[in-house]
Amino acid sequence: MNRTPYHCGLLIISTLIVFASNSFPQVAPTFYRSDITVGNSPASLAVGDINGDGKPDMAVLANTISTASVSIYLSNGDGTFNFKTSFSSGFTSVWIAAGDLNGDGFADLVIANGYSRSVSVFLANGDGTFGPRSDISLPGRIESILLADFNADGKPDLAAPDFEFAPQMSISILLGNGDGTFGPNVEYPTLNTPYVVVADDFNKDGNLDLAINGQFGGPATLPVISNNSWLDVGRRSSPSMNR
Ligand SMILES: [Ca+2]
Ligand SMILES: [Ca+2]
Ligand SMILES: [Ca+2]
Repeated sequence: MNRTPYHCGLLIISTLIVFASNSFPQVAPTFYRSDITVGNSPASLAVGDINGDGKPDMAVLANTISTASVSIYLSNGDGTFNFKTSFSSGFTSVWIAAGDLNGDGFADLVIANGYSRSVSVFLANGDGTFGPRSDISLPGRIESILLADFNADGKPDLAAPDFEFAPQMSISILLGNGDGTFGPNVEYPTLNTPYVVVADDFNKDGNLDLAINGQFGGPATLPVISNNSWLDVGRRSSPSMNR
């Protein structure tokens, strides 16, 4: 009996939201351009709340043949940004991703280091600066990475396609430990020199799946890896994905 008012409240709120959504005609979005000057050859960027003020900040990875660096731009909350700092990330860095790896409310950075066959982790200090780099070696050339919570434990995990030719065509999955480190790498076979990975729940079973594009050779087949082994939220522990 005590649950009745609570359920009624939810129903009313839900109805109001749907009504508001249908009350206004759909308007095509309009975008206005403003430019930010960054370092030479910006190759990749990531968005996250780096200083924990609720405003999404940007981390821009710029690289040349001999250098790579990350520049931090803190948001003013009105679409403008202020340069905060920049730091070296190793000369083969090619891709950057942001996520709060250690749960302190400040977005951390993970960088793919291409030919160096590694990724680098930089934990945020909370003021727009970052601590020292921590490297993780991986078997393949890492040209892109993705942070997402594959086992739904609230800790970001890492997907890193191995940009290699046959027979080593696979994607590395590393589960986050929630403190800025990751567990052991688990490899899953793919096709055609995997390059970029995206995640969504493609089969609507509640678990994040992966789709990976292969850049070279073979038929135009898109590998999709379904994550069907973590159905029980309370018992999700071991990484096990099936193609
Ligand atoms: Ca911010
Ligand atoms: Ca953090
Ligand atoms: Ca996780």
